[in-house]
Amino acid sequence: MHDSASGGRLEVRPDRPTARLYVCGITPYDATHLGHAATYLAFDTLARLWRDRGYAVDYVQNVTDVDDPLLERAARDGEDWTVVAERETELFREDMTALRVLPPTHFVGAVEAMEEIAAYVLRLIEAGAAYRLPAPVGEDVYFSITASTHFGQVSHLDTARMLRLSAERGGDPDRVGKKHPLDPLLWLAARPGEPAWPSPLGPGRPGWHVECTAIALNRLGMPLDVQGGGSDLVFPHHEMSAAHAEVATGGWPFARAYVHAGMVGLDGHKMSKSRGNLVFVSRLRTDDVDAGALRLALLSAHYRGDREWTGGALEAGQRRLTAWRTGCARGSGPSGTALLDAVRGALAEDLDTPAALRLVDAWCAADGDDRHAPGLVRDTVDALLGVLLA
Ligand code: 5CA
Ligand code: ZN
Repeated sequence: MHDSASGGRLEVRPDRPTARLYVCGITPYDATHLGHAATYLAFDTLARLWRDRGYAVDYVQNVTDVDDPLLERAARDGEDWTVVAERETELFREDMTALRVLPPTHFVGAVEAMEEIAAYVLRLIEAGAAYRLPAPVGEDVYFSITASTHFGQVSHLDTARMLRLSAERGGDPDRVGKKHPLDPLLWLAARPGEPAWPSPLGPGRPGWHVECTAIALNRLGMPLDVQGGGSDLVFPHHEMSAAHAEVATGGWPFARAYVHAGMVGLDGHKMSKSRGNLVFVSRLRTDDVDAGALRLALLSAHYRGDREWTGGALEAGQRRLTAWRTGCARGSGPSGTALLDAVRGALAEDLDTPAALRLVDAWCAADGDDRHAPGLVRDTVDALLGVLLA
């Protein structure tokens, strides 16, 4: 897999029978768009490949079910934020099920994990890595990045770039009184009119990065085999989550490999809830788009590249699905075991799904006398690519 921290490829070989995967989950204030879907399909492919290799996969995914963007959206629409979060989380689950994404073993919301997250904040305070700043009522708690000796080793960005990204992605570099402008929030003291939970730090709610650190470490321990998400999470989110984990446990690395999917865009911009340039999975489902065609459309580009979504990709996915169904309905074809080995090989090379898809195309286009092949190819496509041809 390509590892963002080392900037190169490394062999991801879990050292125990159960592989440990953490993938950053949704912030449920709007429906699942194709960018999310592409990212979760990439990690679904990894989980399928591991299972094919005989590993069990302990897969943890969070839901950021309380955060500023969610509260802002609910306020804008005059809705209760818990209603928005529950509705969109449920829709996400339905979308993932329809896409045949294998569910995580632990699907954990920030709200249900409130106590354990607060306990991690306390640990960071006790480690001398956190400090308090006066809030309108009570005190906010910040993490001191200088407490982490490895800070910067996930993203390798210079300070100017970090400052810019921090401001864009939920940080507050301009907050007066911080020891370092990049120091991230660990605990936000209750603000009037906002939800808050009791904790040893006073009533409030957690910062974003420590949410993922706590949820991951409490279920998987360290190091994770893979920490995953979209490339918009490399900094500050994954840099900060790793720094928190380092200080809380004294260990490094947080993850053996930091794997990041490229951004899916529409009309020249990253698809994002804040920008509103979205194509929703649920919308395609109501339009009766075949989930297999959508999977093939999304898997036809390599997960790491940034890309533009076009209706043409979906049409190509549909054509491919039809050709594959026809190919597997034959009485025989070229060697099925050779195809299986080749697909396994392609996916093992940093999840090269475009190559895997071309291999199946070629198998469908060629003749052969292997009578077991159509069934084996159908199973291969089902198990490794998640597409039903039957
Ligand atoms: N709740 C946090 C992670 S802890 C969050 O980033 N939520 S999210 O809803 O904004 O994104 C969910 C996942 O989809 C993240 O892994 C994110 O990196 C990924 N993602 C968001 N937008 C895109 C996009 N346009 N293309 C590809 N992946 C995306
Ligand atoms: Zn996260």
